[in-house]
Amino acid sequence: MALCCALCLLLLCCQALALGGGMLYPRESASRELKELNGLWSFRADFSAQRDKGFVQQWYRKPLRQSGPVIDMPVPASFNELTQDPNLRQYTGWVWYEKEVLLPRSWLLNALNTRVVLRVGCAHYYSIVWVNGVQVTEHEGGHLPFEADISKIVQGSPGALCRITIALNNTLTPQTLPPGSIQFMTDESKYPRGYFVQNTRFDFFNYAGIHRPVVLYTTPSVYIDDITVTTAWAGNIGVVQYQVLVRGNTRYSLSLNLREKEGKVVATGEGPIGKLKVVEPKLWWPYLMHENPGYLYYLEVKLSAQVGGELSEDVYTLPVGIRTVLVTSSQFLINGKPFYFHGVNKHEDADIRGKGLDWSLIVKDFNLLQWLGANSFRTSHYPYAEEIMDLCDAYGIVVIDECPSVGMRDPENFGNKSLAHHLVVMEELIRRDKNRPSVVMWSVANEPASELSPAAYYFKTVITHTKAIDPTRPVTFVSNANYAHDHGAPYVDVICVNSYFSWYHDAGHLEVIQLQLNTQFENWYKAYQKPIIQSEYGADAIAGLHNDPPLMFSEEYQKAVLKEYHSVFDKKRKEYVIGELIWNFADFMTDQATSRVLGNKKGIFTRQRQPKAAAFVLRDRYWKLANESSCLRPTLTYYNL
Ligand code: GCB
Repeated sequence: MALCCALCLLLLCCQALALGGGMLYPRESASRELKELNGLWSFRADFSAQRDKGFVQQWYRKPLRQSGPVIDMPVPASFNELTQDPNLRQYTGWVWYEKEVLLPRSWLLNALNTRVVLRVGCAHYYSIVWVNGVQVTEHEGGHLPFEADISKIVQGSPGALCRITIALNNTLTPQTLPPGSIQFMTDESKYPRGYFVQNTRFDFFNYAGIHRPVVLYTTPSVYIDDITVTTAWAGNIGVVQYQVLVRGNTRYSLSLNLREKEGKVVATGEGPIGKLKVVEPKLWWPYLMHENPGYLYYLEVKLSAQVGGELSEDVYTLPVGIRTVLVTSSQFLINGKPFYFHGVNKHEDADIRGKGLDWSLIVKDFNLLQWLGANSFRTSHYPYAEEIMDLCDAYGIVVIDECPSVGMRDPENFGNKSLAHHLVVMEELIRRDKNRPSVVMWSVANEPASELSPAAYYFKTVITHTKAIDPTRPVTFVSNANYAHDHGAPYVDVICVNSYFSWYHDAGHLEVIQLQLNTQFENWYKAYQKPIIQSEYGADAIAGLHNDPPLMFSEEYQKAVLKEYHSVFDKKRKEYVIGELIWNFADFMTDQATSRVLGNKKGIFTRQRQPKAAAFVLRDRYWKLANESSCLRPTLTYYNL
């Protein structure tokens, strides 16, 4: 009976998550081909005073090189630091990218049964896309993918050449996520006419460009648009509840195979909604919590339909991890076992490429996470690349998935327009990441001005909306407000708190950390009786700078701050503290400021990924924590959200 009720609940969860339109990661299959458009694109920044020359002159109408000079620009990459031009580094406005691609003849000939889709992994921040001079889509916001069906345009054009033009605007306004503002300097005794600056209230460099892969892919005309899975287990039975969305025709049949890693079919299904039962399931466990973490099954979905009197098939395979998540008043349970987050906050950031996806960097970072004994990270302060999330799923790295709401510090960031956009961004994020076992919690913001009165309605709405779309995962936002005045905290499942004792407050006074941190935890817990994660703490250290006794900015000081925090964590994790995430995994670039020396130096690794002394302190600690909880067998025999 209990299992039956739980499965009803699971069915509802799956339906809520199915958002009426998909954003499946493009994968090749027997029915789908893929062409990566990474590499060199033509590029021009529009330096005209109003930044509108490209639109006035309609640069999308003909090859970009014909309307003025272009330079080579790699995709994926940020454009800011690839030239010696300081004006391009700090450019605000429209930039233009263009790529000419030859399409395979087969994509054009079988027009009746071939869809050609253009997909952009992400671009910062506002994008307009043309193909052969025809606008095919526009998208607001960085960090998340968007796509357009371009079949009609390419299949209707003579020849196989396809010219893709993307205009990008990196301007941030009070209503974008993240928000920002443009300030015009009108005192002509100090600034040239028309001078303006882009202001932001967040602490990372506002890199821009096409940051993730751009691909063209095909599907048949009747195709699998979306797949949603939710999972549960009871005793020795695992359940994968699925829902498949098909487009292109209402008459079709669907068959599903759930395969083990080695390819053996463990369950089969038919039709667009159903549940697959797996006997003796291999659960998805976090890294260091089990000898076989990150176990993935593969859900192979096969669609058959009649197109033009012939049989057409579409096949898509989705990785699936069977696991459950539950929050109590003092614990975070994964598969019924208490999970303690010992991990990091990161950034997508590196020399030269900025926020551009780079496989070498990704692999290096995952190797460092494993070396460190980190079992988790928060995608501070925006969604990370799908390629990174894939590795989290595969390695068992647990993720708090954060949307790009950072720097909401002004009352005008809490208006209706911001709110409406925030809800859309949460939908796009959940649409993209809903099937990932690694994602155990959504974070709807980092350090908003949650003490302002409009924050109450604002966060109640965002969090309620997020939970309505995804009833299977807890929701949080990360606060640095005073516990007594935080208007968003009543709505979260887990309290996430950032604090920088002996750094931004009582600078240099290591001796106050323990008392202040203890007070912080007690206050929050008494107020809410919800589990708490220390979602940021740390100190800047310039690699190679030493001072003993420890002084600020030395490696010794960074180590000392960590150790003071750790002694309080060790007491409180026996009660209700469920995690600690260091700020930051690696040094990263910020805007120029008197407090920033070529960026933020709170990394335990340098920007080039070399360890500072603090990395070894953390490594000892994380492996000890891991050994305390490793290889634990589930104590709960039954659990479901
Ligand atoms: C914070 C922010 C983070 C900053 C960090 C710092 O509270 O969440 O974005 O980089 O502090 O180092 O100031």
